Amino acid sequence: MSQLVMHVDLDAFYASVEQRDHPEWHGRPVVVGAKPGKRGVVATCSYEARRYGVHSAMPISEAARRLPADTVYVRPRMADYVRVSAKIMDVLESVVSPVVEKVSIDEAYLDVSGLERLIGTPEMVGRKAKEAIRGAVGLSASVGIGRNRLIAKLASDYEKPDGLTVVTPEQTQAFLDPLPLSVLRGVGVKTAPLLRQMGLRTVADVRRTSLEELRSRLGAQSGTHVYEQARGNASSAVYAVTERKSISKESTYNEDVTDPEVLRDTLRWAAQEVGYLGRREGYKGRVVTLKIRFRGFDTHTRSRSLSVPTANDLEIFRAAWALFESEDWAGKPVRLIGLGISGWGRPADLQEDLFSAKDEALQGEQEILDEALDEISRKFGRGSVQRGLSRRKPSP
Ligand code: TTP
Repeated sequence: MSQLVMHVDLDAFYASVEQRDHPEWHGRPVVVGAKPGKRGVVATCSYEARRYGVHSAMPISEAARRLPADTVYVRPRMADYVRVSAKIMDVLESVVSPVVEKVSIDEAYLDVSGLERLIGTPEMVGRKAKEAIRGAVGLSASVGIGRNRLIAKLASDYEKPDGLTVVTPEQTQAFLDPLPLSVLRGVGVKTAPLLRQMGLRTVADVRRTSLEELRSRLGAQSGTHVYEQARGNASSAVYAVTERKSISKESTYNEDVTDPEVLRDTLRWAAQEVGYLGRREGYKGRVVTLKIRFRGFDTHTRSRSLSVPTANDLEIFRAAWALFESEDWAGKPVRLIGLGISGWGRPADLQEDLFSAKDEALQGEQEILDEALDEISRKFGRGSVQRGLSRRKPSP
């Protein structure tokens, strides 16, 4: 039986929830994120707004310059998005396949191997997933199916929004060949220019390059990885719940960012995503890691250890922000920022416990608060609760 992986990705997730809940906003540009006139970023925007070149992580000031007067700007309602996400994941698990790996609030991989007798062809499996999501929460998702994670993810991107793309093993090479080489995993800011210098543009170009040459130009590990992917070879393992080593989220800016408020906004969002996944899958991390890349791929990670493992949004955000503030980075142009948790239940003495002064009772409270928030969101949904973050509401 051949392996089959499905990737599900909701379309313009936060913005679609907003349009669903405000039918009068259908067909209009909707921006979820900071309010114009304030500092901060676009968390996401509806496809109507994307026509103006607006996208996630763009400073709101720039988005407002580009968008027409009838644009709707809303602050994120995280509690609602979390509730909707939980419903989506539950319905995928019960209706499509029990092996669901949630990779973010609106994205999951499913192992859909061997579902022919239960559901039918891969197209029927994909359609079933889309219909189940629409039936449960009234939203559209893009679905891709392929022989591994790489192909499934590229397939879900292929016809976004509301797409369904199945790439059979026989079609894999023809599907990959014309795509730009940047679609390959690990081909980022460092490797892509190297490959372009070699005159390569597409996956087909990479495929026609020998393993020896790729290894000598990119390094043995990276060269082999790229070589294999250009032939459609990648991991097809889908981890339902366990076996994560870390949970992380990062965002790359189209243009470098120096405004600390924008960086804070992105880290708040990343902490909400990581906290959400951690709580949902029963992980608490003792180590919080901040990742930052400056202009010119100068990448740094900084970690700190907490006295008690956590999956609390606020704790994660605060630890990461404290890491940022403890460095002399103010004013440096940032290309990418993100954070993660790891070290499940690892003893604190492995690393210096910088947070030992933190009151454990307070941590307990935070946890209860998080659980209550998740529970309330599940039960009551819209208009329920949002956690306040110091001076202002949290925003992704
Ligand atoms: P994505 O899946 O990256 O994007 P999307 O669902 O909005 O749109 P697409 O149709 O292109 O998949 O992100 C999921 C949600 O995460 C998104 O709705 C808002 C949030 N988000 C942020 O808050 N900040 C960010 O920088 C990014 C990338 C996403």
